[in-house]
Amino acid sequence: MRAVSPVALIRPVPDSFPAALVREGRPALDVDLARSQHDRYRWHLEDAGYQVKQVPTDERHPDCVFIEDTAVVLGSSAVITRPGAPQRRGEVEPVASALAALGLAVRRVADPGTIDGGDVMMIGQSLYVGESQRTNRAGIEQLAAFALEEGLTVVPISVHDALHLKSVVLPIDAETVVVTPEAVEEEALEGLRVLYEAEQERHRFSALPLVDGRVLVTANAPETADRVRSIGCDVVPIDVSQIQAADGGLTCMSILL
Ligand code: CIR
Repeated sequence: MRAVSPVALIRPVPDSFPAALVREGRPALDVDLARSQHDRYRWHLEDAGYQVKQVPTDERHPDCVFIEDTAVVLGSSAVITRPGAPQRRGEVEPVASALAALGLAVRRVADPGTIDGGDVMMIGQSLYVGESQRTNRAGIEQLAAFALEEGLTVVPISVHDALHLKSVVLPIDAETVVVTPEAVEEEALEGLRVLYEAEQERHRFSALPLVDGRVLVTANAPETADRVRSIGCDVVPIDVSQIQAADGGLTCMSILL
């Protein structure tokens, strides 16, 4: 049996967070600020109506706050990923236990497959999966087989200029995405309404649609947020500068059931 939804799984920021993986350079990450931003994120989840459950943090894994990468929930099952960065593979077990305790059937991506949850975007019955630095073809094929069992179809999409698909393609509602221009194979998004991230805000916009209909958006991309507002969305800005400095966005800090 499944827990009463909606549930949001999160994982606190560890003291080791300044050692998080980053694509370029080594930003000076402020753990206290990251924690207060994460607390605010949690507050927004609760305010929207989620029952927030916490998986304990793990000092051995500086990136464990990015819990989205460790599992993909597909209806009544959860696919535990095999993260593309070997240093992150030890993050998955506590998340698998938490999802099993919520009543989900647990499936696993196996070697040689790799998947990061940040590469998986569900819209309706379609599961768009980014082929990226972290997610490979073998991983996508394994996920596609699990998805089929749940009546979902996988649409692979190449990611060129980003860590993950959802770094640059953000679902807003059942038919709309915000896309960073020239970052992914946009043809794969045919049939969806595409809004573009404003040029001067490239790689700053992130969004998380909440169960109450509002959409959490990053505070440092106001022009793009206005574009989302212009289609009638109630957007709620949040400052997550420290999460963004570690290559994260708004989807990455939770698994929503
Ligand atoms: C990493 O490189 O894996 C982390 N520093 C950032 C992961 C962000 N995950 C996500 O957006 N789903």
